Amino acid sequence: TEADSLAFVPEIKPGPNIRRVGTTVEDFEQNLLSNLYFQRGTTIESASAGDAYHTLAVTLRDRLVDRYARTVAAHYETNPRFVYYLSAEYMLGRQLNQNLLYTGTEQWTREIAEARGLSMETLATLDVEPGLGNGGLGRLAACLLDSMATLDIPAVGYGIRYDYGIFKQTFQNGEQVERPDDWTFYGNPWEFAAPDDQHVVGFYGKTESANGDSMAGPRRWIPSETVRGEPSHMLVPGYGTQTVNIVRLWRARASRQSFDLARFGAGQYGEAVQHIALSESISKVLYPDDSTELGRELRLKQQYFLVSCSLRDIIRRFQFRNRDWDAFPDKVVIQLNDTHPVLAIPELMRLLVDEHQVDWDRAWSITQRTFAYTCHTLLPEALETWPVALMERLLPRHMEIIYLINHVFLRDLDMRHPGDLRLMRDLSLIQEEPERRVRMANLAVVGSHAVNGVAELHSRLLAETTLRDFASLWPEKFHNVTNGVTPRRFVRLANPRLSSLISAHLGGDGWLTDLDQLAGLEAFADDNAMRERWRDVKRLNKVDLAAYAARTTGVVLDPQAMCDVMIKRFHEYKRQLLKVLHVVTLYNRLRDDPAATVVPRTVVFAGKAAPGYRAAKLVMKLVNAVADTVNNDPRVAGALRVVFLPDYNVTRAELIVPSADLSEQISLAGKEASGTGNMKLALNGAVTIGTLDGANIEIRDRVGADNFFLFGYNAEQAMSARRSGYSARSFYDQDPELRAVLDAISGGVFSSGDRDAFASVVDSVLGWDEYLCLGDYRSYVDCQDTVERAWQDRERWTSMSIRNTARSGFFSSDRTVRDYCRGIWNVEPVRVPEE
Ligand code: B1N
Repeated sequence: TEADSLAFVPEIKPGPNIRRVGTTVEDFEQNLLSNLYFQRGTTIESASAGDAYHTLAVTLRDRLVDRYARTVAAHYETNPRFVYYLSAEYMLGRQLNQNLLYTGTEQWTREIAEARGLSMETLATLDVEPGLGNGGLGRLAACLLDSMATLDIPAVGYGIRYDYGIFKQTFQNGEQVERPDDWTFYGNPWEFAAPDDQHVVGFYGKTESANGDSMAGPRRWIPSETVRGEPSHMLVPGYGTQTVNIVRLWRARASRQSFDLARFGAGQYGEAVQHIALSESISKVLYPDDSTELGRELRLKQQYFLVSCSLRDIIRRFQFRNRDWDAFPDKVVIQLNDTHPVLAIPELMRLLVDEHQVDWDRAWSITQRTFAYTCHTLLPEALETWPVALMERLLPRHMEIIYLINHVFLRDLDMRHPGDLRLMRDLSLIQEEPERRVRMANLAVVGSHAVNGVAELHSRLLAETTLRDFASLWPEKFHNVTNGVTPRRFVRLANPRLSSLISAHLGGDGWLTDLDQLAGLEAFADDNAMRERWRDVKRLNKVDLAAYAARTTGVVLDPQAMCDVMIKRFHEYKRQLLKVLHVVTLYNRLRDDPAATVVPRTVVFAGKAAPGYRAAKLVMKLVNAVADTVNNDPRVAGALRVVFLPDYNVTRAELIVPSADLSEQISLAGKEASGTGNMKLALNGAVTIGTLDGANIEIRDRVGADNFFLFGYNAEQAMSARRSGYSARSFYDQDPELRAVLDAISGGVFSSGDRDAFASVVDSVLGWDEYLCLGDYRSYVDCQDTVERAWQDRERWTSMSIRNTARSGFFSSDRTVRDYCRGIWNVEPVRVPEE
């Protein structure tokens, strides 16, 4: 029928009627004026800065639409295997400067804007960053999207369009205060609504047999509640190519007829819209939760909402060109970004078995071949589990399916390892004690054909500890794919000065899509002229940072001082506390001997803490208190400054990273899965001081031990220290300098004499010291002394900095995507023709 065939056309029908944009600056200016007039309903004489920003954004978007239409046509033609990336978080960063660069209209725009008295900086500040993620996991998703498009990989990212992204951070009395992030307040010019592709998502209710008996056969789920998932998408252009992919974000909307007109008429205005508010709460807010589990029903609803909408969309897209379910895994690979979207596994089973009459075994084989799972943690408390009782209530059919998957899995396990009850208990998808819960990581491993960690050490530790028994059961399933970052955003856009210098020495900007070319900078690492210019770039970047810091915090920074940065989420395992202990050590030394020759240092902190994470928030308050005391003490002025830049996000990272001299990567070894800030900083010429943790190890292997400051326990030593009666107190007793630091904190030096203010920080570190801060203190402080000696040899430091950049090409997310393509996805690029 006509309706049926309509359901099978792709978003944009390939055809000759596509409106194309022009190629000259005159065309571009004409497009701008036309959009100003028709989209914004105003003229150049009466336009506001907001009108100008919005108009520029949609004009750039138009240019990308042209490429997107050709991308869709090429994909339709080729019918390739697609990567579907499922992630609860995306940290896309600002879009304007990126899209100017990717469309090659940066210079034109500058000329047109400046001729009318509008600066590019003003336009950039009107561009709001969509903060739809917490930290590294969400930013990784965005980097992978950028690299997939750049490498012409057919891909779609799926996520949630939260009304409120990660909270805005401010400080009151040094304490974090969270404010809602109403990121679409002025509208979002980058996205397209796609109301025709909405899906209905069910919750709660009951199941019943569809044809008689077995649980393995088709059953009917009759949900008692439904919401609509309304998609919109943003365009994801590749750099230096015609490919434009999309990231499709779902927003929860109430089902039709939810508005209670009768109640409204009776004056019950709140009750009249209650149902709407409840439905829409599902995509209301991003959980500001990094690495620890928050057991909230609404979060489980979010996860299922994402999964249900996305799978229906994937199937709809599959059916454009394919009929046979057995071809599904040849055309579709679904990458699960941690366990948050793992309900996709039982959901695909449900769709195949209940709605498309595929028998269980065939459906299971299709499912396993379709999914791949990335694990991003080792912290046991971060492994998601959901109460069986909650699952049974919210998703009764999925719970039945999970039981069945588990039943078949444990039966097979018993055949391979008869009578091994310990193994059965540990690998079961259901945890029995102290409460019955579904283990999402186990479900992910059983339902996927590939499982990967995000750095070599992490992947090894996963296979040796957290997922040990699975790794010996299915060694071929386990992979490592070391994370990476996009050099377009984190070098070219964030650090234009360094980019020009690099391009000048490499004879072009080919390095932007082939980052190994940075190795060509090696030849200039000891070249005086180059070192001079390299230092100039750093200094100018620091001048920019200092201007920002002065404007936003009032703290005055010295661009000549060493810029020492620790920018990341606040978490105990990352050990911001250890950094504070070092800062207080420097402060004590300067107070004891004001004549001491020290290296002038600016310590920059930035990062958010989960709102409910008391311990992390207290460390944050301590950072602010130490900063206040230090910055107001004339005895140390000129030698030490501490600044905490509020509201760390992608935009702030782009500002701070280019000016860093020293990169703090000081997590307790064995705790940080990978880190990606470490890569951004090394690429921008910061030298790392770090532990043998996550990707630090790989950074050190590549930049060389001489160009990396290593300290502290390694992962094995940390584990055995903990096992063999580690005593934090003994370090305090034996190290007078450490003792003076802790005594100063607990004695009220940073709290106007209040001895209680930070007592719990000191008590907890002197008591149990979960992350061995005191055990690593001496090694860290001594290593910082080595850093200072190295800094005093300016030429040598600059060579180290150049070598960090030159040898970090491996950490491009292009390499990461190539690794996924070869090792896990088995996908091929599809070239999109120019015209
Ligand atoms: O993922 C990053 C890694 O580079 C970091 O080392 C790792 O800590 C980070 C629950 C997480 N792991 N787990 C999360 C985020 C949100 C949430 O609700 C867990 N984030 C990471 C990229 O691989």
